[in-house]
Amino acid sequence: RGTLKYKLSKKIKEHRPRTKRLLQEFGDVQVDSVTVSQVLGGMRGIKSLVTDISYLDPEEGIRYRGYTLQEVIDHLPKPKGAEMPFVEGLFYLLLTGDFPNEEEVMQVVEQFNKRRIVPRYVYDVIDSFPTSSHPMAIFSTAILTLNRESEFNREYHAGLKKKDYWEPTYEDALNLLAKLPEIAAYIYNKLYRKGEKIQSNPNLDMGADFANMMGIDKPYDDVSRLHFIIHSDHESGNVSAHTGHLVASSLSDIYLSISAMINGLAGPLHGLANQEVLRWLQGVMEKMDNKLPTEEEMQQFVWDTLNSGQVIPGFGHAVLRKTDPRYMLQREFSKKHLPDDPIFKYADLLYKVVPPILQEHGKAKNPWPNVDAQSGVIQWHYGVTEYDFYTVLFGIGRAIGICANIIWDRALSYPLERPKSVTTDMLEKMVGIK
Ligand code: FCX
Repeated sequence: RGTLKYKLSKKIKEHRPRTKRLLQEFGDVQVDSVTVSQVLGGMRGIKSLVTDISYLDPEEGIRYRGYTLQEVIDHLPKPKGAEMPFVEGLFYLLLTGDFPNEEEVMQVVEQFNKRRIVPRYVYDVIDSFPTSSHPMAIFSTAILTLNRESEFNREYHAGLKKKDYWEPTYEDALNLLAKLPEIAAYIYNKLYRKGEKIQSNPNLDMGADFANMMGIDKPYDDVSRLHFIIHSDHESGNVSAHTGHLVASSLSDIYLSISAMINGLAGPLHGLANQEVLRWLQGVMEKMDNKLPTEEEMQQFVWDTLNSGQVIPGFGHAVLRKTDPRYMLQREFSKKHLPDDPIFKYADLLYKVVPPILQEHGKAKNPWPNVDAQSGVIQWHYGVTEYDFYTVLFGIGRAIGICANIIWDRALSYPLERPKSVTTDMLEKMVGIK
C-alpha cells in the first residue's frame, strides 16, 4: 500500500476496461488510411500505435502524461539544493500519470538504491571488449548479459497468468534501470580513464550518483538529471521506442528489449546524432582555428556540408515541425551555466544560421534544431569530451520511458506486433500500372 507498485496496480485495473471497451465495441472503427508514399516512406505518420506515457505534438513538442517538459521540471520534487528534479520521480510520473510527493519519490529512490549492485559477470563481459569498441555496443551487450536475472522469464515458465505479466516486468524494469548509471560509468572509465572506478554511493539519487561515478562536480548532477529526464520518452514510433515495444511484444524480457532498443538508438539518424553534432562542430572549429566564425563563414560551412551530400546533424525531425523544447531547455541551461563556453557559442550561431539555409535548401520538412544539437555541448563543457559516449547517456534516459511503456504494454495485454507487408508488384497493381 502507498508504494509505486500498489498505485500502479490500481491505475492498471482502472484502465483495463477502457482498452477492452474500445476493442469490443469499436474494433472496426477506422483510425487512419495508408498511402503508397507512407508504405514506401518508413510508415511516416501512420496512426497505428498506442501509448499513454507521452504524446508528441508536431508544433508543441513532447508532453509526458499530458504535461510539458517545463511543467514536469517545475512540479516534480527536487533533491535539496538541486535545480533539476529526481529522475526517480519522473519514472513515477510516467508510470502512474501523477506527480509523486516527497515521500513517494523517496520510496522510489530507495527502491532504486536497493537494486543497484551490478553482478560481477557483467563487468567481466564489459572488460572483455576491446577498448576500440563503440560504447553503445558495450552498453547494449552489458544489458543483454543481465537477461539471466529476469524475473519475468522465471515466472512465465512457472505458468504466470497473462494478467499478471506486468508485475515481474515491473521488477525487471526497476532492477535494470537502477543499474544503468553504474554500467554506463564503468564503460566510460574503462574506455577513457584506464579503468579507474569510482564507487556508487547508495545515499545519492540517480542523477547525483551518476555524477559521482563520473567523478564530475556540481552542477553535473543537475546536468544528468536534466539529460535523463528530457531523453526519456518521445511517444512510440521513433526507432528506439518502437524497437523496445516490438521486441517486448514477443514476450522477450526487459533486458532483451532494452538492449535491442539501444541498438536502434545507436544509429546516426537517431541517437548518435548528438555525437555527430560534436564531431561536426569540432571540424568547424579546427577549420576556423578555434575562432568563432562570422555568420557568413558559418553559412558557407553549412552549405559545404549539404553540398557534399551530408545531413546537418542535430537539425530536422520526423515528426516535429518547430524547435524541439528539449533543445530549448538545454539552451536555457547553457545560457545560465555556460554562457561563455566556446562550443556553446558555435552551437548558438548554428541555431541562427542553419534553419534559413535548410529552408532554402528545400528538402528537410523541419529546419529547426532537435534535442541532439545541444546535449553534447553541455557534456563537453563539463569535461565529457569523448563524444562516442553521448548516446549512452541518451540510452539511460530513453530506457526509463521504454520500460514504463513495456510495463503498460504487458498490463494491457497488447499482442504480438505483426504489420502486413506487400510486394512491389502488388503496389503496382493497386495503383493500376500493372
Ligand atoms: N540536413 C540535411 N538534410 C536533411 C536534414 C538535415 N538536418 N533533415 C532532413 N533532411 C533531408 C532528408 O535527408 C531527406 O532527404 P532525401 O529526400 O534526399 O532523402 C529530406 O530532407 C526529407 O526528410 P524529412 O522528411 O524532413 O526528415 P525524415 O523524417 O526523413 O528524417 C531525421 C528525420 C531526423 C532523420 C532528419 O531530419 C535528419 O537526418 N536529421 C539529422 C540527424 C539528426 O539530427 N537526427 C536526430 C533526430 C532526433 F532528434 C533523434 O531521434 O535523436
